[in-house]
Amino acid sequence: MKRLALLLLLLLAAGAVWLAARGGGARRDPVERLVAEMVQIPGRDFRMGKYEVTQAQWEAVMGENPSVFKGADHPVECVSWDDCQAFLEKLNAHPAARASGLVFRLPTEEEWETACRAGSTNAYCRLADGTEITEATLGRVAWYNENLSTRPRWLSRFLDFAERLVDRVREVDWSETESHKPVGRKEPNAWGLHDLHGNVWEWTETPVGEDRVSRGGGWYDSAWDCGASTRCWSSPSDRGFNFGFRLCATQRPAAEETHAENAESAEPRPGEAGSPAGGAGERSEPEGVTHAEVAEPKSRAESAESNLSN
Ligand SMILES: [Ca+2]
Repeated sequence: MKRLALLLLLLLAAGAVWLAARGGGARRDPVERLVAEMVQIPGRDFRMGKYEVTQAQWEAVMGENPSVFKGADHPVECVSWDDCQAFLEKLNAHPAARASGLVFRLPTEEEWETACRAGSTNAYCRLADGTEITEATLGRVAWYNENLSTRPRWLSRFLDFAERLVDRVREVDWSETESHKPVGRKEPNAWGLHDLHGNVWEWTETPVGEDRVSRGGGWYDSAWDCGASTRCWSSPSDRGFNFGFRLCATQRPAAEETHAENAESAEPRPGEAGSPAGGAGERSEPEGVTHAEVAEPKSRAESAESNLSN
């Protein structure tokens, strides 16, 4: 009897070890994954995130998820340009980011467009087999308003608990088919990047006056909005369920790297009152803006008759 109990105990222990090993492999740290998934852009000195930043990745860095439409592997949204700066500051101080030798930031709109086009000169991207996407075939690479049923605009603006009680709201299908989709479900462009067209608008560094440019269109938008040259700009403090971002990264200068290594030993415990990595410059913390504020992309959108020289 004792032997049987011992055998059972051993079997249970072996099973637990096996499950832990399996789970550990599958559950790779979201930040490590984010850092590992940067794609080198051919002929250029920067890398771009293979995907939009996801809600799991945002939460791993920031400790909360502001998105209206939840889904761990969906793109994070309702993040303002200012919020992105706070995210980048924390990410650049993260051990996984430091170990990569990369400095993470938002792309400029020119970098975004280069990455999006992957060599195409028409309104949309080029695929790995050389096919150039057109308005008629945009559904191959993008989630946008032609392949997602969208809810009434007024409703999306005023998503709150009280309105769920209204009869009209009861008729709305709340399933995920009505918002953005998990990243990476559409075909990548020729350089392996997903969802540049559609899913969520992506903040860039590029200013227009006091505003900042977003690119690529979102799940709520038309094919025109999702074009490689279409630009939209809005206040850095605006948030919307249609706004997310993608990382850009460049190699950390060697001098800065040794400085960072030397500074590391003098640092307080990681995670507490973190000092910005490598002097990220002044940045204002987003001030008490509630995540309930849902900003629509401004109608100030236009087609930038190519910001690129070619
Ligand atoms: Ca996108």
